[in-house]
Amino acid sequence: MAQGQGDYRILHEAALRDYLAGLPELKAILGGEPASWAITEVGDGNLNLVFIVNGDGGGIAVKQALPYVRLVGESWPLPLSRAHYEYLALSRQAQLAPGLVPALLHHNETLALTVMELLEPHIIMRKGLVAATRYLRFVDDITTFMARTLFFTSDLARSAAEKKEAIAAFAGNHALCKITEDLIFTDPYRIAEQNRWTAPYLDGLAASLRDDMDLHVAISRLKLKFMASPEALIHGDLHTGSIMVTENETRVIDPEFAFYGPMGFDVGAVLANLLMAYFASAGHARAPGERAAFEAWVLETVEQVWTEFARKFLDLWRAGAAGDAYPVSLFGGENGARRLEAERQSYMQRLFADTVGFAAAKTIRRIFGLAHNIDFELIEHPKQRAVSEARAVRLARAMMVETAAFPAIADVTGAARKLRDWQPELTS
Ligand code: SR1
Ligand code: MG
Repeated sequence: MAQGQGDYRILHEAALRDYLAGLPELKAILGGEPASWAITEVGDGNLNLVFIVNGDGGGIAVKQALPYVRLVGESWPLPLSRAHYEYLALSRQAQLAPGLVPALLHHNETLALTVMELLEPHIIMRKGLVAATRYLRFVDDITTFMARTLFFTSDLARSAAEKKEAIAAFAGNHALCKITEDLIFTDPYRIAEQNRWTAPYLDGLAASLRDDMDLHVAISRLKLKFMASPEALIHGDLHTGSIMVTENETRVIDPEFAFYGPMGFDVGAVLANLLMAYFASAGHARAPGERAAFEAWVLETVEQVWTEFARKFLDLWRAGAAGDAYPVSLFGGENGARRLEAERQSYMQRLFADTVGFAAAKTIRRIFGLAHNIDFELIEHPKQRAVSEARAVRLARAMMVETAAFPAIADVTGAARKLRDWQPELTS
């Protein structure tokens, strides 16, 4: 990978064309003369510039970090180093879950710029879910990605020394962690300038979150878990906007929030975003029942994501854990094997409880915090949007405050199903 020289500068179209023209490997992929390349800025995320570059021979995707939060502007500076952590995470994920992340073609630390294979005809999964598209490969791919990246970076698979070195390698990504700590675990529960919600319909619900001490205790416990549990290398922002899909392929993108954190944060992110797609679906239906098959598939997918993830994670553990946790020498004989298996089950039960809590936190932030999602935002009528959002919040509050009432994934989907047609009281 070539290293850039000189100072950081934002590469807009002309500068990007010149830059790429100077890189023979990329020039060869694009083909033709640089002047003929079509360069389009397509970034619709909250932080960065993303360009698609197409030439006669092929295409590439170029991502450049801006020195500030794109969604807000220059008033909110953000370190460029996030591009380094994203590159590091993508490289590690490519080793652990080959074929499930985009191929890396070039990285320049100084420019905070990474070039990747162009994922075509993949689309952002969230957009597909809004259009009621079912993705039949998704469960297998996302559970392989999560089981392998989480297991193989944990103490179950690594020596204590390797694990601590790896924690250190990502420890500098704290500015991105701070975004999560503020936007997910703090702001939605207090008055914060950047909060927003579907007003006036959710005004009462927003106020109730600010007074709900049971919820404040629950979200604070989750925040502490996020801050102080370096269990594995987590993606850190694994929502359906960070997943690109076709009917036959899945690719996880954008791990710039990666660090060593709690595994349940990633698994919970996937489940939360599927559950939000489920609750939003009613708001996108043009006729009653039009999206019933899609909604049934979403809940089935929620169940399978957890069960398949747990099965694959446990299989990896049983196949031979080379890490320093649970030393084999302590679990000899039949009795040892039985006790270790029982402990594996308890471990998964604790991970499930974390997952349920984090899924709830990820839901509430998308409805009352700064960054919303198109699942809800594209519901045309605000009152209908508020109804869908209030249903999601009702489930999320229960999942966060009464987590023990959800011992199995079927308890989550069962509760979601019951809320499908619940009519909330809205502020008018
Ligand atoms: C200011 S950044 C807002 C959100 O965008 C990213 O995708 C993360 O989810 C972050 O919380
Ligand atoms: Mg992102």
